Amino acid sequence: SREEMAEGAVLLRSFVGDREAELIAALRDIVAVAPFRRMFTPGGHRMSVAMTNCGSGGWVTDRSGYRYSPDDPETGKPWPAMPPMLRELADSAALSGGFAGFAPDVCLINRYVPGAKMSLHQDKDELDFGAPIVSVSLGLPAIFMFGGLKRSDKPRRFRLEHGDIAVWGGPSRLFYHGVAPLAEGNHPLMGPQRLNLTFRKIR
Ligand code: MD5
Ligand code: FE
Repeated sequence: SREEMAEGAVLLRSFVGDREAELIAALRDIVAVAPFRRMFTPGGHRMSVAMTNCGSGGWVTDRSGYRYSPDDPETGKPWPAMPPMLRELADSAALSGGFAGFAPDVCLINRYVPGAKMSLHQDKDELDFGAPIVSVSLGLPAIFMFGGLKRSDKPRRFRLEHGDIAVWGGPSRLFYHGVAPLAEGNHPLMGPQRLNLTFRKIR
């Protein structure tokens, strides 16, 4: 199904469909090369969400700030390439969301275990805000907090479930958003965790 959350923000329920097994296998290969790690914010806090990346760059944070880096700081080597299957899934979701020719160059992969959360923030480390962000949810369900252009805009809540894809473009591209602390649970395929993949065009 296709649900409009705001202007430019579209929720495609169960869009992953029968690509699920191939997607999970591709993720296993990425994580074998670039394991999940919990990074530090510039303020010195360690994030509860563990992250890794694939593509020509990856989102990183440490004491010196947030940025996209061509290399994994843990290994000094380039991030693993984005598998064509992931790229195609993101492109087809973007198209269904109303954005033709997406061409993401980075996929940030977030891992939430019960209790992990992401505070309200904007994604603005990318150069091209004309391109959407495509987000794929796997595993345990999460409560997504979807605000507005101002931090003070009251967030609406959406439950994102295994296989759902959200496309955030147009005005919503810069809306404040976050994820409420993940509830305990065990997903039949993914176990006691939630993964979220965000496809981004950073240059
Ligand atoms: C997540 N990740 O569930 C979310 C999904 C992140 C992050 O927020 O930065 O890694 S991405 C949701 C998103 C992206 C761009 C705009 C908006 C939401 N929005 O307008 O609400 O781990
Ligand atoms: Fe974000």
